[in-house]
Amino acid sequence: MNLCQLFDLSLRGRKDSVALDYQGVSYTFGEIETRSNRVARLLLDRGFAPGDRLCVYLPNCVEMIDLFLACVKTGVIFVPINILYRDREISHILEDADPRALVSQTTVHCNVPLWTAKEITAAAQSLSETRPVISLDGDAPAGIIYTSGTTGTSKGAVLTHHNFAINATNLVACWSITAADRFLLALPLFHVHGLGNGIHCWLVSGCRMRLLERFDHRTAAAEFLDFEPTLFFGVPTIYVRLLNVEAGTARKIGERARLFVSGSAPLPAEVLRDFEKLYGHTILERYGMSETLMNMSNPYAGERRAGTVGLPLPGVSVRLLKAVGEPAMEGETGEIHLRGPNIFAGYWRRDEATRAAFADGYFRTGDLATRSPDGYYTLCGRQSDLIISGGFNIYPREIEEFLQEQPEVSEAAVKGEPDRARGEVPVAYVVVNPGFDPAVMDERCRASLASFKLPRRFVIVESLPRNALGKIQKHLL
Ligand code: MLC
Repeated sequence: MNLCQLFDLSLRGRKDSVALDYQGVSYTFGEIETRSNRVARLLLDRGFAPGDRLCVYLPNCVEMIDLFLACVKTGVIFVPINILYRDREISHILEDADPRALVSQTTVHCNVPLWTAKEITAAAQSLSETRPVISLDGDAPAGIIYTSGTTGTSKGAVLTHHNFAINATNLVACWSITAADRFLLALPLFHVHGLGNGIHCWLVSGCRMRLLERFDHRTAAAEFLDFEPTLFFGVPTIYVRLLNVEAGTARKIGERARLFVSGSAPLPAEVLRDFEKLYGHTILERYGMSETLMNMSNPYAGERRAGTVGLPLPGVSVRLLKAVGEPAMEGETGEIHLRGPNIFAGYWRRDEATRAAFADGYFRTGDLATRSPDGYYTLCGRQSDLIISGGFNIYPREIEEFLQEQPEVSEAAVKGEPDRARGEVPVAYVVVNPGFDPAVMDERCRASLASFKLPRRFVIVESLPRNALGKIQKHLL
């Protein structure tokens, strides 16, 4: 089955039910079906064929869902771009993904045909609302999700229809999601959390979803009270923000809710406990990656153990390997290697990086963990110096390369620093040349890097600590 055939449970099977609320307008599954059929026809009319890429640089909106489904229905590969990215970051993705077109509501300097969401919807209006017939199997790529790479520029993780399908059917089953749920989605649709978990679980379960353009802590409580969701997915930063909601309001929100899920970054045990007190719910923590979608989850019905990411999801094989390549024993730390139908097909046009990412058919996550006697996994660090801020991944190398391109910087090392709300924030240690001005540097970073990558501060140092091989020893900074 391809994704479209799976989504037919809702698109066709529940066509008269309300599917979506967005900015005060409601849509039935039947309307979602016909809107996306028209856009699918438009893609075909404009020369798209299965395997072509469509880049989408949009905030959460109904048109983004139309475009995603139109891609699913035509075999076009959906390539969402983080809306916080700036020209430099966008150019890299456009060059790498080589799309036939880019859909954006703002001007982007590029040599790819640029369409606006409004124009697409208007042009699609006159086209047939019946679904185009194409033959597509589950191994076909459905999306490319760019993930920050250790090389400084991001790589595209190719996710197939099968990858997304198994992810959604696993989550719908393991988290008991049904058509009776009311699902509030405030996560960005350009990442696998919002797209692969959010949109896909909605379309497979046939529940009613209220989509927000983004999470805003000032209006979040009002959205909860108004929509009365039973189901909510968030990153830890969102749960930290929700701890500021007044106790009576939080209790009310908790009474209507069935399940709160957290992922994309480690959830501090303290946040889990404070949330429990305030909302009366134990947040269910799970573990995933762009390359693997969801791979472990605390049980819905069993013990949700604080500080752990739970058990491997159905179909996911795990091995825990020590640095020497031997299996880690109980209580020992090892790197998580994964195999299963959820694991991506490889990095887009990067055979070497793909080969390096696998060992004996297992994907090497780079995450370190221990396993308890009853099978619960606890993450305990990473092999790389990845920083996760507000649920967004940051590879220090990318910021370091940008800083080193500046004439006033001779060397730079970027490191994560703990932050109560965001988990971590990047800080830059720089060896400077004459003329260095932190305010000017900050401005230049703002112009070229997504806001979550901006160094929180610049620390000027005489030199960077290096080991005998010349490698920077960040732990000494
Ligand atoms: C944040 N900002 C956004 C935005 N999210 N701007 C537009 N659209 C969005 N969706 C910008 C703000 O404008 C601001 O920029 C800065 O980020 C901080 O915003 P804030 O209002 O202070 O936000 P805060 O309360 O801190 O909350 C931030 C957040 C955001 C939690 C809402 O970080 C977020 O949406 N995180 C989700 C990330 C995510 O989905 N990750 C999944 C990756 S998939 P400025 O310029 O004013 O500073 C993955 C795999 C897996 O990892 O397992 O899931």
